[in-house]
Amino acid sequence: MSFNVKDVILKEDRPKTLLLQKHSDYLATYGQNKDDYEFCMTEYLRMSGIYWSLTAMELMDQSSRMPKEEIIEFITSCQDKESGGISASIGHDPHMLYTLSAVQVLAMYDRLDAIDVDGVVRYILSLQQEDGSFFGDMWGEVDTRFSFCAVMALSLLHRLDAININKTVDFVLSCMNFDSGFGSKPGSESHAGLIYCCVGTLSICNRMDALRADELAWWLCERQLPSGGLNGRPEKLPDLCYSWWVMSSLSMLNRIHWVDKKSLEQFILACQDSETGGFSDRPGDIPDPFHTLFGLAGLSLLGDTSIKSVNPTYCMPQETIDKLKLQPQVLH
Ligand code: GRG
Ligand code: ZN
Repeated sequence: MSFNVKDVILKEDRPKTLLLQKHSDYLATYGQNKDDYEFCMTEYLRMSGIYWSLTAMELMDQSSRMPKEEIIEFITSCQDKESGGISASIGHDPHMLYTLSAVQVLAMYDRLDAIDVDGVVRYILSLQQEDGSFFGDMWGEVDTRFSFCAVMALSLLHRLDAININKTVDFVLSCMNFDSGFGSKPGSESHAGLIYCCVGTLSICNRMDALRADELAWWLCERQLPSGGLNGRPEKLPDLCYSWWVMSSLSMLNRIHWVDKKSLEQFILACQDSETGGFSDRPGDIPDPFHTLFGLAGLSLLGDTSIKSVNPTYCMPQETIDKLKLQPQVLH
C-alpha cells in the first residue's frame, strides 16, 4: 500500500508575479478569431465562456475591451421565446446553466432589459420539482448545481419569491453528507464544486445557520496539498479552479484563514502562462478563460488589491452586487 500524496511540484522558474496585462490581452483576443479550432469546439458552452471572460475582465478593470453591444445582441438571440430559457449559443436548447450565465452578464452590464425577464422567471419556475430540487433543462437531470443557478439568477432579477424557497433549501440540506459536505444529489459524494453550490444557495436564501460550519470548513481546508494548491476531494490532484470552489465557500463561512494563503498564492501564480497570458488548471498546462477567471477571483479573495473585490457567493464584482442592493449571507 502506498501513501504517496498526489500533488504537483512547483518549478523554480515558474511565474511568481501577477501578469495582469497578459491576461487582459489573452481574453481580449480569445474569440476574436471565430474560426479558431478551440473557439469552435467550445460553442456548446459559449454563454458561460462570455461570463467567465467578462467577469475576469471586470475584475481587472478591463471590460471595455469586450464587445459589449455584440454580446448583448447575442444574449437576446439566445432566449427561447416559448420556454423563456436561454441557451449557450444561437439555435441551441435552453438550459439552466446558460440562463444563469446570461443573467450574470446582463447584470454586470446593467442591461437586464435586453431579455424577457418574466420569461426567464417562468422557465426557472417550470424546472422546480415537488421535492424542491431543480432540473437542468426539460430532460430532467437533477443536480444541486441547478438549485444554485435557479436561486442566483432569480435573486439577480429580484424575483426569488417566484419559487418555493423552503423546499429549495430542504432539498439542498438533504444532500448534506456525514462529513458535513455536499454532493450533487442525496447520497452523492462530497465535492468542493458542489459544496460551493450548496453553501451559495444557503447564502442567497439566508439559511447558512443550517450548516455544520466548523466540520465543513475543516473538510474544505484539508483540500490543501503540500504544493499550496487545492483539490476537490480526497486523493485527487490540485486544480486551480478549486481555489475558487473551496476558498469562496470558506469565505462565506468566514474561515478563509484556515488555509495557508501564502502557498496557495504561489500555486495560483504558477498556473499563469507567461507567454500567452491566461491561467491553466495546473502549472504548465494550456490556459483557458474558465481557469483565468478562477485564478483572478481566487487572488481577489486572498486580498490582492490589484484586482477588484469579488463577491464569494455570486462570483461577480462586489460593486455589481452592491449596485443591485443584494446582501447574500456570510457567517460572522
Ligand atoms: C457562478 C462560478 C459560478 C458557477 C455557477 C455550474 C456552477 C454554478 C458550479 C459548478 C460547480 C462544480 C461542480 C465545479 C467542479 C468543476 C470540476 C473541476 C469538475 C471536475 O470534477 P472531476 O471529479 O475532477 O472530474 P477532480 O478534480 O475531482 O479530479
Ligand atoms: Zn479546474
